[in-house]
Order: sequence, then structure tokens, then C-alpha cells
Amino acid sequence: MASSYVDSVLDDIEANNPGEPEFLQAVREVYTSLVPVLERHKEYREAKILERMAEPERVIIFRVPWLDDGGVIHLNRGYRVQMSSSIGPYKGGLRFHPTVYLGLLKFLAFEQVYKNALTGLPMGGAKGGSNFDPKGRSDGEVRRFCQSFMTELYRHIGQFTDIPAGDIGVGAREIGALFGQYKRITNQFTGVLTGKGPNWGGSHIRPEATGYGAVYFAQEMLATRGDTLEGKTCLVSGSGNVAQYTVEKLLALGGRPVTLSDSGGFIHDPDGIDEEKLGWVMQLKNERRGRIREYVEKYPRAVFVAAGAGAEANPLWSIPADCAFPSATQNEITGKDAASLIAGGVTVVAEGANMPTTPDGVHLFLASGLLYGPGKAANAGGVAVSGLEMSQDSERLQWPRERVDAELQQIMRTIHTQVTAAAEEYGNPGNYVMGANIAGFVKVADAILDEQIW
Ligand code: NDP
Ligand code: 2IT
Repeated sequence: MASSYVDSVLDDIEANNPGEPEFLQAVREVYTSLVPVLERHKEYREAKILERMAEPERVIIFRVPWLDDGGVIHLNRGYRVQMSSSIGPYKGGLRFHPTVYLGLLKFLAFEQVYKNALTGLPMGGAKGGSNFDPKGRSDGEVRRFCQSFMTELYRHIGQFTDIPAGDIGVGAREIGALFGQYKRITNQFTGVLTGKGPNWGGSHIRPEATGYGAVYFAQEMLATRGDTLEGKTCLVSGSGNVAQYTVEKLLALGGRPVTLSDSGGFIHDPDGIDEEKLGWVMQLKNERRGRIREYVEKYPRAVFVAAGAGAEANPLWSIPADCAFPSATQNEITGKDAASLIAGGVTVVAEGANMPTTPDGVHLFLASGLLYGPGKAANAGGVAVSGLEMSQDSERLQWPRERVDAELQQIMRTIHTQVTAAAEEYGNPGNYVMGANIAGFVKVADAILDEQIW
């Protein structure tokens, strides 16, 4: 009954959103796991909650003209997808990457709704960004792009309306330029963005939060089997914000990270990436804006493997290990990669990236019985500390690092408990995918019913 209803809703969503494969993938994964909830709750069907939650409340698309260092004018497309304000103001990051288009941001905004609900903080879901490629651009070019982007975006956001933050290609430098421009236009110093500098309204631990949170979530999953991260060999992909702080926390907890990657390929360091090497990578990536292949020139015992264009599998995931922390981008673990991870002995996967595993891969992980923490739950630490940054901005206070870190750990623990409980309540103990989707959904669906918007 409920399953044929979900199928027919998915058919309509597919027909109404052509050319948006990532969005349809994200919606399908969530909605197919909600069948047991819809069996029990007729009221969600009657209020057309599924139909609503796949339709953004508002989408803003705008033109972003900017001048390069040679005086040439460029045009990019800017977006903000305001998906849901049911439990709080729209909240979610901005992505600057050449692959950005409406469908990609709709998938990310859709995921954000459930993730934000899981944090227990009052935040709705959104995502935005542009197809602007910051690679190879000077600081001046990035600044002019950010200023032009904010010159339109400012009228659609605000501390009580929509609070953007970073994502791929948007870090401290970009948030600084975006905030500076917002302030010049509005003459208001408010918490309109998160990820701000710690001496101008930002929260301690926000840069670290996503990576630290993913590791805390892995710790919680391992604890259900009486195990810890001590001595575990860990595969980490990406080498940006999430990957760097994943490695930092793994080292603090006795783990052994051995890989990092970027779009050019990956490095494998059989000796392990220690604190000194991580410091070098942070300098390479955050200051010199270099490529991960340079690692092997500095540390010649490591190997670099170039990315295979259009390859069906990434050899990074065939390296024997105990844990995997995909922290680069969507669909970076294919079905073949998931099979390699399982064959290589991995027993924990904690997703730092959003939707890094393809549906085939998810299926294999769930069938294998390994501890699989989907992004919505495992990477919620970033937006959770963004929520804590909003609280600090509102009370015009800054909490000490120790307090923020303790709250982050508590939030990740609570997410784990909620997700586990939802999976059990609906008959699939240990299935974190189902647990995360159901726990996030029920909270938002009940808010929609309470607010009686029909
Ligand atoms: P960064 O821009 O700091 O780093 C992204 C990393 O991933 C880079 O190493 C980049 O390599 C690599 N990457 C990006 N796109 C691709 C691609 N198409 N193919 C191969 N590698 C790629 O971003 P973040 O670390 O912030 O984000 C990483 C992931 O984590 C994303 O999925 C993001 O949505 C998710 N996330 C981020 C949060 C945050 O707080 N920042 C919170 C929750 C999730 P290259 O430099 O070559 O492009
Ligand atoms: O995907 C994500 O959760 C983020 N990029 C962080 C969003 C935020 O508002 O901190």
C-alpha cells in the first residue's frame, strides 16, 4: 500500500524534475526508506508531505558578472535553493565549483533538511552556490566574484531568513569577502553567515567541526561493537576542509590515516600521515593552493596515483584498511569501490562528504553488515556548529573552544542515539540509512502538520 504510494510519488517527481539525476537519487534513497513510516501515519500522506518536501519553497537564480585581473568580464550563474523553513530559517552552505547546476544544489538542499533536523537545532534547509571555478584564480578575482555574488544574494538572506556557510570551494577567504560585502550593503553586523573568523563573530571549532564530527560518529558506531579507533588504518579522500580535520581527529584518537586525494588523484602513505605531514598538507592546500601530487615530492615513500578519467572504480578504495572516510564529493564510491572496500577489510564507513556513495554502493554496504554512517548523520557536525555559531551571534558572546567541542560531541552522540532508535522502532536495527532518513523526516513532517500550511 504505502510502497505503491511512494512509487507513484517518485514517478511524479521524476517526471517533474528532468535532467537532475543527483536530486532524484537523493529523493529516491530517502523516500524508499520511509515506507514503514507511511504505513503507520496516514496523516503524512493526506497532507502530501512527501510531495512538498521534494519541492523547494523558493529557488533564486541570478547573474554574477565579474572582472578578471586582465580586465576581461566574466559571467557566472548564482543560485540559492531555499528548500524548507519548517523547523527554522533556511540554513546550508554555498558551493563554488564548475559542476554546480540547479539539480546538484537541489540534491544538497534536500539532504540538508534531514541533516539539520537530526542536529536537534532549529534550522531549515538550503544550499546555494555558483558554477564559478576558483581554481587558478587570484585572491583579487575571487574577492570580486564574491562581492558580485553577494550584491544580488544579500536581498534574499538574513539572520532570521537564510544563513549560508561554506562548502566545496567556499572557505574562510570566501566567507570573509561575502560577509564584508553584505555588511557594506546593509550597514548591519549580524550573524548572516556562519564560518566567520573567530575574532569577528565566528565560532571556535567551526572549521574543524565536520571532520571532527565524522570521526566522533565513527567512534559511536564502533562503540556499539565494543571497539575503538585505536590502531585502525583509515582511508580518507579529499584534502580540503573536511578531509584535513578528519585526519587531525583520527590522529588524536590513535587512528592511522594513510590516504588523501583531490580531483587530480590520490596519495597513499604506507607510513601513515602524521601531525607534521598534515601540517604540510594544510599549508599546501590552504595557503599555496597546490595539488596533492606534490606530497610525494616532499614524502618520497608515499605514492601518487593519478585519477582515471571516467573510471568506474577508484583504486584508493582497494587499499586494505579498517575504516573509510569519504570526504571529497558526491558519488565518489561506486558499487565496484564498495565491493573493494568490503573485500579489503573495511568495517566502518563514515561519510564526511554529502552522498559520496552511489545507490549500488549503499546497497552493498547495508547487505554486508558493516557499520555504515550516511552523510546526513555522519557529517552533521559542521552544520551543528554553524547552529552554535548562530546562538553565539544572537547572544553576542563567544564560547570557549572546550565548550563548543563538548557540545559537538554531545550532538554527534545524540544523533547516533536517535538514528539507532528510529531504525529499531521501524524494524531495521543497525540500518543507519533508514534511521537517519526516518528520524529527520518525522521531525520536519510533524512541523509541517503543526504549522497547517495548506
Ligand atoms: P573543500 O573545497 O575544502 O575540499 C574539497 C575536496 O574534495 C578537495 O580536495 C577537492 O579536490 C575534492 N573534490 C571536489 N570535487 C571533486 C570532484 N568532482 N572529484 C574529485 N575530487 C573532488 O570542500 P569541503 O572539504 O568543505 O567539502 C568536502 C565534502 O564535504 C563535500 O561533499 C561537502 O558537501 C561536504 N561537507 C562539507 C561541510 C563543511 O562544513 N565544509 C559540511 C558537511 C559536508 P580539488 O581541489 O581538486 O577540487
Ligand atoms: O553540507 C553541509 O552541511 C555544509 N556544507 C555546512 C552547512 C552549514 O550551514 O554549516
